[in-house]
Amino acid sequence: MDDLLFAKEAFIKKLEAVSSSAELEQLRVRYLGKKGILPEKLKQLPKLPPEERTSFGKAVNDLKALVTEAIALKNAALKDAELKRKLAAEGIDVTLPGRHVTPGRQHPVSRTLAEIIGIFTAMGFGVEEGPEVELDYYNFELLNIPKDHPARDMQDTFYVTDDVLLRTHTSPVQVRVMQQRRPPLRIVAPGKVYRCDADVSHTPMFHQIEGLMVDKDISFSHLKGTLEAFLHRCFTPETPVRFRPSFFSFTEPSAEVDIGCIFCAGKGCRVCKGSGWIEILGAGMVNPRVFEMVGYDPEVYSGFAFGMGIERIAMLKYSINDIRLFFENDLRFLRQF
Ligand code: 2NM
Repeated sequence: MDDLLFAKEAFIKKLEAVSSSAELEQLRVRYLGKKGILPEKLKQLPKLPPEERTSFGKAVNDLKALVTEAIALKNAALKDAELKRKLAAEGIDVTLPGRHVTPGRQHPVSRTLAEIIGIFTAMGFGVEEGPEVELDYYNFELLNIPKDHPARDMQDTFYVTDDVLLRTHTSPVQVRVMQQRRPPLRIVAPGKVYRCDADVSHTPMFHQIEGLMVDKDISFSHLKGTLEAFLHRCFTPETPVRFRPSFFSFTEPSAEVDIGCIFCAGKGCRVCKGSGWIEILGAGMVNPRVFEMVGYDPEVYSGFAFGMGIERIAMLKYSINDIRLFFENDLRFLRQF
């Protein structure tokens, strides 16, 4: 009986010192296992005098119950502490500020180009692309641009070799399409073009879109109607539009198209140099000599063509006074669009 009391005291001390499930399991085996302290005590029962057996047996079984219960409680406490530790370690602080993501945006030139293409595709124009490194033959020769034309000068055109150059306009795309297909034709050709020039309104690379419509009986009134409709959608339906006679070797007759100055409403200001008008487009009826060179009979077919600079239109739409801002990629500029 004294031994039992001693075992109980020892168990309570040891249980207090236990700090892990593994230690607890060791303690359980030590007291309750097959060869543990308490089963061993029960084995002594037959050796006791009969009158002591009942009380000793009861005392061992009571202690066994106490040990079992105490181990179960300790086990639950350990598991609880372990879970709390694990949750704390894996915890997410939902009050922390989120990681900042800077959203990308469309470049003002891309946005303007997409808008312009959208207006022409809505009118039934297809979109065509071609090489930026082009043959002199397509860029100048087939467009009826004479050998002594200033645009062909080294000072205006980037040459790769004597016959290869960076295209100075997207017209060669339209020439290539005309060579490959028969009329009717209704296309726009957007893309990068290159000219040896640099100041507040010129960069060596800029974007252009040119348009071409060819069929029987296409007249200058189709040209006027199409471009007026385009400009009224690109700017506002109230924007004044005027056509002035001009000259291009690939069109005859040719015109330059102005819109009423959107900064001074036609009163005259610095941007329109006091004229009240801003030049926005070049256009004309395709020169019969261009049609002959691509194998179209100019007696059967006629057509109009036009071209414009995208940066110039973006500058007007967003009131930007220096074309170089488009290519500096200063985020303070780009974030405004
Ligand atoms: C312009 C102005 C006038 C033009 C002409 C052609 C082609 F290939 F049909 F001959 N494409 N684009 C043209 C006409 C371009 O840009 C100011």
